[in-house]
Formats: sequence, C-alpha cells, structure tokens
Amino acid sequence: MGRPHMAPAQLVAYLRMNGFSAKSFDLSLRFCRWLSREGGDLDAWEADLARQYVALQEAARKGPPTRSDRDAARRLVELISAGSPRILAKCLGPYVLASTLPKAHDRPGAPRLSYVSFAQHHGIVRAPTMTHLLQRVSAPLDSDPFFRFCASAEGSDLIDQLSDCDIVGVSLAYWQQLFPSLVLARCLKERSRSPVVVFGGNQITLLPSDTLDELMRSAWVDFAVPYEGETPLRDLMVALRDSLPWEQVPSLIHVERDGTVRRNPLARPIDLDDLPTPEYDHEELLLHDPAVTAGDREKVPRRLMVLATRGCYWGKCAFCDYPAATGPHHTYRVRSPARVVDDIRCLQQRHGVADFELLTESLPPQWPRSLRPASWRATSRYPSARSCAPRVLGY
Ligand code: B12
Ligand code: SF4
Repeated sequence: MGRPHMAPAQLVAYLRMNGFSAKSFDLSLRFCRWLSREGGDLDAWEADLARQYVALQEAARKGPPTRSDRDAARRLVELISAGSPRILAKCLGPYVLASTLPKAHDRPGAPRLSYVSFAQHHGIVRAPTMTHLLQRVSAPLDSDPFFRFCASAEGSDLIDQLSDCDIVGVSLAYWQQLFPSLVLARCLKERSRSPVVVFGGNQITLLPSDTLDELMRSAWVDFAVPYEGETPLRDLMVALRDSLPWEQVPSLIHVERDGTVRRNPLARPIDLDDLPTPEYDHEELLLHDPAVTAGDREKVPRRLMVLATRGCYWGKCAFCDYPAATGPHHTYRVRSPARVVDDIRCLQQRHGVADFELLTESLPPQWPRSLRPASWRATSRYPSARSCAPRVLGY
C-alpha cells in the first residue's frame, strides 16, 4: 500500500504521448480500503476471530485445553494481532493486556495487514486451477467480497466509468489478482455496452501456455498481452480505431472463431529512453493515505517508483524467472541516468514526493556513478547529503 504499482502509470503516459486518452484506477487499493471500512467485512471477520478466541479461553477455564485447542488459539492470536486495535480492544479487552495490542493507530479506512488472511479465508488467494477459477466466476458471485465491492456504490460508479471506455486493460502482477480480475471482467461484459477487455502484466507473462489458452477461450477476456505492453496496447487502440486486423498488433493473444488461440509475433523491445515519465494519477495517489479521509488532501505515498532498467544483463541464475519475464530474448535495456533524473524532478514537482525507488533487476555498477551528484542536488527539494544519497534496497 506504501507505493502504487508502476505499470498503469507507465502505460497511461505512453498512450497519452501517442494521442490517446487514458486513465488508471487502482482497484486493489480501493477494494482494500472498502474492506477495511468501519463496520465492513474485515471488522466483521476480525470480530468473529476474536469470538472464537474468547470461546477457547472460556473452555480452557473449565478444563485443560486439548492440543488442537492450543494450536487453534495460537493461530487465532497470530491472525488477530495483525488486525484492527479498535476491534480487538472491543472484543478481547478482558483477555489481552493493552500493551500486547498492536501499536499502530487505528485509522479509519486504513488497509490492514489481516487482509491477506481474510483473502485466504475467502478463497481469494488460494491457487486453484484456471478451470476452477473460470467455473467460479461463472457461478453466482453474491458471496464473493470483490464482487460485493463491484456492486457497492463506489464499485458500481467505477464499473460505470470503465464500461464507458473503448478498452479496459487490466494489469495483473500477481496470481492473487486473477480471480478479482475475472470478476471485474464479468461485471464489465454483463453491461449492455461493454468495453474490450485486455489482460496484461507479469502474471499473464508467467502463465503456462495451456492455462493462458483456457483463459482466452473464456467469455470474459478478449485479448491478452505478455511481456511489455506499451507498443501492443498503443497498436491495439489504433487497430480498434481504424478497424485494422488484430494480426497487426504485436504480442497480442486472441481467439479465432473456431476457438484457436493465436499468438502474434512479439513486439520489438522498446528503447527505454523513448518512454515518457510515468503519469501517476494524483487523485489516486491521495487514496494511499488514510488521512485523506480525514480531509488532508496533501498526503501522497511517501515513495514512487521510476524505471531504470528492464531485464537482467546476467540472466543465468537457475532459480530466477526474471529473465523469462522479460521476453524470450531477455533483452537488457537501460534508461539513461539523465532521463531518470528528469523523471524524478518531474514527479517531485507533480506530486511533492521526495523519496524514489529505482525499478531494476540488475544495475551495472557504473550506472549509479553516472547519476552525477550535481544533478541530484539540483533535483532534490531536500538537498541534504543524506536525502540525496542513493540507497540500494533489495528483497
Ligand atoms: C516492484 C516489484 C515489487 C514491489 C511492488 C511495489 C508496488 N507497489 O508495485 C514489492 C517489493 C512490494 C513486491 C512484492 C512482491 N512481489 Co514483486 N515485483 C516487483 C517487480 C520487480 C517490478 C514490477 C513493476 O512494477 N515493474 C515495472 C512495470 C512498468 O512493469 P510491469 O509490471 O511488468 O508492466 C509491464 C508489462 O508487464 C505490461 N503490463 C502490465 N500491466 C499491463 C496491463 C495491460 C492491459 C497490458 C496490455 C500490459 C501490461 O506492460 C508494462 C510496461 O511494459 C517484478 C519483477 C519485474 N521485473 O517486473 C516483481 C514481481 C511482480 N513480484 C513478484 C512476487 C512473487 C512478489 C511477492 C509475492 C514476493 C514475496 N514472496 O513476498 C510480493 C507480493 C506483493 C503483494 N502484492 O502481495 C513476481 C510475481 C510472479 C507471478 N505473478 O507469478 C514478480 C514478477 C517477480 C518474479 N519474477 O518473481 N514486488
Ligand atoms: S535478476 Fe538477479 S537472480 Fe535473476 S538472473 Fe539476474 S542476477 Fe540472477
């Protein structure tokens, strides 16, 4: 939640540069905020966990707990310790020392850590097969939390706006996003005027080809794009506008009338210096900070990402799928340091953010050296030696 996903901002900027109108919505963030609202699904779920914990404590007073009771209590403590202090204090006050409650402030609307466990509990983030996902999305969805978000006032307003578009591109970085993306696609396809739905992102790139074929034959997705999306998305917009055949759109995966899945030849790797600065949506950025709900319109995420390289110049580690995600030729590309400094300067001015993360799989040692200190000083609104010093963050 700390920083927005970069792909939509990068793709929006590229489409606008090519004369198309484009906008991004962060549905993951909006969904988490909706779940975390006061009296919402997360509150109810955490209160239910707390009730189970209390029941176990009460039972333990009457007789020695069984091993499975103890395991269950431990699991519950783990889950609820990541929850909302307000709910926990309300439900568990007599059982838990105040000092053991989470230290975080209880901010209304703040996405909470317990979301992951909640999602697991509701089957959102298990890894079922594509067949199972497609069966599930075709069945009644009333009990699915993301569907209920789509049906809420906020969600229906978003779906209205999206169904007015010609193309809705869904960016999937993680497999956890597959099911909600299908739910979104179904909501769009069931409208009287439905947009063309395109799936892209790392998750689409990394899907096994038979799984992707199954997805493509479903009723919900029109196209998919593996690997980088700038030129395919631009050419798809052109093809739709000028009624050109899909075969002309590089990297596009589509299904023919007889059910054959076609994969167009891949787009040529883009020169990173041809990319514009990512266009993060300022209104969306404000949603990252729950303080916004309290009226503070100046709070944006502390950190934004800017692109430094794509691919890996080594690309030989057997355990790593980063090179595979770059494309069959693993083309390694670098954005010139001067362009990166421009990006930082531009984003600082647009959004008032002072902290940036370079997006890179592997950075040649001379690259950071060529970020000349003079350009850093000229760029930073906080030109102390510490805040200008590039730090290497790894995970
Ligand atoms: C930055 C990053 C993170 C950051 C995310 C910060 C943020 N707020 O976005 C942090 C460190 C938090 C993170 C965490 C994790 N990450 Co990560 N992360 C990345 C990384 C390095 C870059 C993603 C990125 O923004 N790239 C820049 C943008 C511009 O590129 P892009 O997303 O690929 O988008 C391009 C194309 O995919 C395409 N595209 C994208 N969307 C769309 C949409 C349409 C319609 C079209 C046509 C095209 C398109 O066009 C874009 C421009 O060319 C990728 C690896 C990589 N190099 O991509 C892994 C990656 C996405 N992460 C991965 C994983 C596994 C994780 C973790 C689960 C790791 C862990 N075990 O904890 C966590 C999960 C976080 C969570 N949400 O639950 C995997 C996902 C694998 C998968 N889907 O099967 C990846 C692919 C790395 C890998 N190969 O293992 N991650
Ligand atoms: S990204 Fe890192 S781990 Fe993966 S191949 Fe390159 S050097 Fe090895």
